[in-house]
Amino acid sequence: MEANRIIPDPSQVREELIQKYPAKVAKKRAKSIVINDPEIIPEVQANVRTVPGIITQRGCSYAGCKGVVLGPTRDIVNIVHGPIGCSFYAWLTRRNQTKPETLMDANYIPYCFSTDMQEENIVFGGEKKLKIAIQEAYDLFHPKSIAIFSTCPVGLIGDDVHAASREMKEKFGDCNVFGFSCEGYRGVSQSAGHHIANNGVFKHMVGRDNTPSEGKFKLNLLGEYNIGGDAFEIERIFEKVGITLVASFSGNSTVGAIENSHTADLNVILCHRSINYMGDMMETKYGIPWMKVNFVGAESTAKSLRKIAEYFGDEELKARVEAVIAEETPKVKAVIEEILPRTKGKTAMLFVGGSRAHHYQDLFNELGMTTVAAGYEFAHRDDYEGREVLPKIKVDADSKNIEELKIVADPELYNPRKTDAELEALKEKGLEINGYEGMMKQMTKKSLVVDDLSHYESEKLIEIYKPDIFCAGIKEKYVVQKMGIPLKQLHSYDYGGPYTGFEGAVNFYKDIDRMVNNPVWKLIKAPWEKAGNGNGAGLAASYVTQ
Ligand code: CFM
Repeated sequence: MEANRIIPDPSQVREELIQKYPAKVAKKRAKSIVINDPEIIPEVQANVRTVPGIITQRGCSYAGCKGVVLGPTRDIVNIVHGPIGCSFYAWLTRRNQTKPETLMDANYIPYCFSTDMQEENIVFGGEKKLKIAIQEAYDLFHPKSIAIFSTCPVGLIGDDVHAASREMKEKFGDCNVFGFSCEGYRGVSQSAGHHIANNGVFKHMVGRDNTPSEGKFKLNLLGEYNIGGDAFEIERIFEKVGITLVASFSGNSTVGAIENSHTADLNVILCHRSINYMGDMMETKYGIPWMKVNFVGAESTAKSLRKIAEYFGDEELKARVEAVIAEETPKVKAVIEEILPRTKGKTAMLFVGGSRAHHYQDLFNELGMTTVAAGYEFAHRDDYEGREVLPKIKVDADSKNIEELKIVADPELYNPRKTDAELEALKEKGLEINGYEGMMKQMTKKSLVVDDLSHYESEKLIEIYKPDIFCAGIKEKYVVQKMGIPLKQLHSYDYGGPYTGFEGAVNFYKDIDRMVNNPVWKLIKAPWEKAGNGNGAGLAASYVTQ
């Protein structure tokens, strides 16, 4: 901590955050704002409906399904069935990059496909228009797969995207067409869309190609979406180490790789929230264990590589991992040693979707910075408190709306990659298989954890803590910066990245150094802080509850 910095009393902050809310809202929000204790993790209310009008950071189910999970696979034609805005605003905004192997390989990511629903379709139904759109996409591109995404009006009028998809799939014979009931209103956030997407990808894609994959150490990378080129850096490291990446779900991936993914021997999960369902389902059906890893942060990357080598239990691989870590570390060390004196003791706040608010704390730790408050937009209690809490989570009506697939072991393809005894031995070595500790165990005592942060709460937190940097997204960016605090977009990386692996860590250190040590933030005065506005003392922000 900087010598002159006094960290506010978190229980007082908590009181202040909810003080101005109407009683019912205050009662509800209080359960989502907790003071952390890594020893005795407190319960956080999460994955519940947002209070209407509170200005949430959250997105919708369609965003989680189409944008997040399916979007990054380059050779699926993703048709959005709905009004044009749903497709347009999801068009290339997530910065999920892709690199086709040759110029001739299919890449539909730059395209924006929509049925462009009109009032007439709402009144008379849109299935006919959808089928025409599928036919048009097929005639133009002859893709391996076409996926259909339902937006809110589709669910309201009852168009059957699944029946339309089946009909077109049969008609074409050589194109896998499947639909998703991922209407924006399904579930309480984009988290519902992740689950729906996992189900669909598992049902319609995984396991279609049984060709044995080649390589000695074969794994799938789950929950890495190649934002700003993150997956490229992980791929670079895997290649150096001698690990074969069968499929990535779904950054820089292809239909073929996902269809063949069940031939891998391990699933490593980066973003637990968006894809843990896939890990569990692949384990049950094919016998592939999963392991939580983190490639955000140089130390986390080294740790994750060691975990993977330990899982495969091969001495040569272990040696190779150590050699790569030894080779990559000096570059990282040189940069951090130069930057650390300038960043050490500074504070950060992270409010991002469902996993980055956790993972990026590792990078801030490496910079000597403390995370004083953090939270997810839409994660569940297990992402905060660890998976041990799963049996205790109440399944409410909103969660029940989302289908839980009944998965059983495949009669022919089930092949447990490790015996129970082997798994037990790995556990004894400290390797957590099919587990995730969550965010809170890693955060300092008395830091603040806030789920589904509202706009008002974010302003209050900034006023009280005056953090050196606030991490969130584009919706928050300019409001926060007008308050004189730099905002790092951890969704899109502000056009930067990659931030994974060793090279990514270096990029991050440099970007954060530039932001937190830039004198410009101290010179900013928002218009309402300037004298001469309104009553001369400047405009005061007011809220309906005042
Ligand atoms: Fe997982 Fe993601 Fe995230 Fe996420 Fe997202 Fe994202 Fe995110 Mo934006 S899958 S939960 S739904 S790591 S798009 S790449 S940055 S909110 S923290």
